[in-house]
Amino acid sequence: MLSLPSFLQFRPLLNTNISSSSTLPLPNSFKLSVRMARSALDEMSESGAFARTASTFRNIISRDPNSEFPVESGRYHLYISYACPWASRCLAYLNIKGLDKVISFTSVNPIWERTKESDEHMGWVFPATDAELPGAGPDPLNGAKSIRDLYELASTNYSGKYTVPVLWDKKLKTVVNNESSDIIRMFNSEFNAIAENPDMDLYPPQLRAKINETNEWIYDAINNGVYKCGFARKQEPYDEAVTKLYEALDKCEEILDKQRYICGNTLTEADIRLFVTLIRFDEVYAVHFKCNKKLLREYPNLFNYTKDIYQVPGMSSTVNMEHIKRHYYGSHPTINPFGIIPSGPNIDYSSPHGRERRLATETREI
Ligand SMILES: N[C@@H](CCC(=O)N[C@@H](CS)C(=O)NCC(=O)O)C(=O)O
Repeated sequence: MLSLPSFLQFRPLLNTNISSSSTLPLPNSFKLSVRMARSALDEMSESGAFARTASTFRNIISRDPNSEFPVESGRYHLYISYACPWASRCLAYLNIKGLDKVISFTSVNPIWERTKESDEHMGWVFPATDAELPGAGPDPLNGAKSIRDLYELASTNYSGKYTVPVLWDKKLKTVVNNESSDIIRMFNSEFNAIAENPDMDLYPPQLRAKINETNEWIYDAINNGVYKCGFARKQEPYDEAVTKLYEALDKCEEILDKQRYICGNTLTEADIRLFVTLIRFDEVYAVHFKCNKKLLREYPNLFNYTKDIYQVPGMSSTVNMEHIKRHYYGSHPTINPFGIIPSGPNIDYSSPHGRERRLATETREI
């Protein structure tokens, strides 16, 4: 039997292409809406709270040459939207690990459009040409018009959402994996034989427990927390999410007062995962998702930390604020019916952050 990389061995859904509605243990109140769900805007429990469904393609690319999806230069393609934080963390890994020459990528248009004439679904589509908007390009592999087309090429009975990122296998013409937390781990460890930065380990064995524990509260309260604020349809779930969000941001601020990165003094996966939300915070979430109790730039440590991560080689090109703003303000008509894009604040994340100087000599215990 194929042995799986240790970082993924605990997962229950490996190497299965299954429909989310058939297997996930969901609360009764939520089951019907999940089966019907086609986009995140539909993922609503009866209480009016946003409840994200799990990804369904969970295959693993492995350095084991006998695996179904072995590491091969040029075989895999990453479909992203620059707007999407989950997809952006995959692109960040592609750059940081120096995999850009062995894994190609394409970004869709930022604003959701109708994906088919026969129904009302709104989702990610490819532009017809490279010239429409810098960064977005047509599908170079399958001539797909939308991300939905790719899922339908890969599976005839797929009933989940048509999300990015999508890690695509050019050889088997299928989706390998559509869960960013899996994809970043594969990029971190499996491609080292052909990566330009094989020694960069963002999930080192000695920090794994710490990273996992940190990811858990940051995902719940911050990464997914901003969506719970923005997509809430009743006051109570919003209040709950926003309280939790700011407790977690305050906790980060305190941690980052004592150490350069969120899990200590080395850059880890947990930083990349936190960054993708922070970089969107003042430009989008503060306004569009009503996360306005405090702005990121009012947190001195978090703000400079965000600049610090932005300035890691390979990171800045993964941040396309034009795509980010166009997407959020333009794709959720229930939240922003006229699609007006606020003009500010246009923060310069490449300005000095001072974190290496301030924290170099004082590594205090928390
Ligand atoms: N669990 C997925 C979540 C991905 C996800 O939610 N992507 C959003 C964009 S930010 C999406 O594609 N949504 C499409 C939709 O809701 O229809 C991951 O982390 O990879």
